[in-house]
Amino acid sequence: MIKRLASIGLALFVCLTLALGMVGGVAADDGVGMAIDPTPKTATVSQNFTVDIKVTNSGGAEVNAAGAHLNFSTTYLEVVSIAPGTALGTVMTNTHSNAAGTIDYEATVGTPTNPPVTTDFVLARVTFRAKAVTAGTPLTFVFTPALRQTAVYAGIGNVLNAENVDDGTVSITAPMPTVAFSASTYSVNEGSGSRLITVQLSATSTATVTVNYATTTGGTASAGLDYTTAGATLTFSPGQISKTFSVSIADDTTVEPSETVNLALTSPVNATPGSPNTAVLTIVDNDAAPVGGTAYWPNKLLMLLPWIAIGAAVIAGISLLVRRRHGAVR
Ligand SMILES: [Ca+2]
Ligand SMILES: [Ca+2]
Repeated sequence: MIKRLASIGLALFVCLTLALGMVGGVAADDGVGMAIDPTPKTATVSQNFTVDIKVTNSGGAEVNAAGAHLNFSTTYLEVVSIAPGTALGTVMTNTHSNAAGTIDYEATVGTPTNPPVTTDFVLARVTFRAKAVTAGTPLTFVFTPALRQTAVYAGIGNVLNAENVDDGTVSITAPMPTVAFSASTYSVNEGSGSRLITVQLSATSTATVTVNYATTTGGTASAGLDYTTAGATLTFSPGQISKTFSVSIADDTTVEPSETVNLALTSPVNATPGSPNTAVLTIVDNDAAPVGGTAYWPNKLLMLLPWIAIGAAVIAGISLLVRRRHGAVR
């Protein structure tokens, strides 16, 4: 049996790359590789995400040990934890430095008599915290030539080289804010001319956020008579958190009840729909009924008005009868 000793290195830079070092002059392609899985990986800033350091073994080679040595960007990433994989159960080295941006991980089958691994397997699972938005520049695994060799594999045999080392990328993005009205109901006096409506984001964004607004059907006010139809796109520049649009109101001379205009937000870009994304604007009438109050009352109610007045007077008279200035109320 040819004893081959190798270590596989991985650099996780603003990027992460794999590399491998060989000892003993073994150069044949045995189908063994190492990669970050999954890649590309998208992560959200301030949140944790997990990637596997995976050994690929398309040729079914016998692997008894592997070591991964990575550098990672301390600007963008920090290690939260490194969990061993299941295939190489004896962990020889599991250290990392968030100050230096390094990971060192080595594992073996344990003893020379254990069966080697002949399939793809996860060497270790790394949980990172995403520290900063990468502004569209992916993290790329960078080839790191040759690593170190230790004595941990001595006597194990069949520690195969990773001939194929795959680059991987990680992109860290900010969570998208939600976009919504500042309230579900608004009110405006008919004589005010217009009403400003506020639309706001749940948080500022590093991206430009847009959302369409519109007056919609279904309200009791009449477009073109009580208000002017409105609709356009609001644009939030990076860092902006609120915008307004105006709904124009018509001032008529009709005595009428309050009327409503429905409002809606649609098609947000770089934001998700928040709540509320529909709202109701109530137009409050400002016209007084003429003396006699006949302008808006239905005819049947007009006919009953004298009787209602008489009834009210009778009720008022009865209440007076039971009150005495100098006696008990009975
Ligand atoms: Ca009016
Ligand atoms: Ca009116």
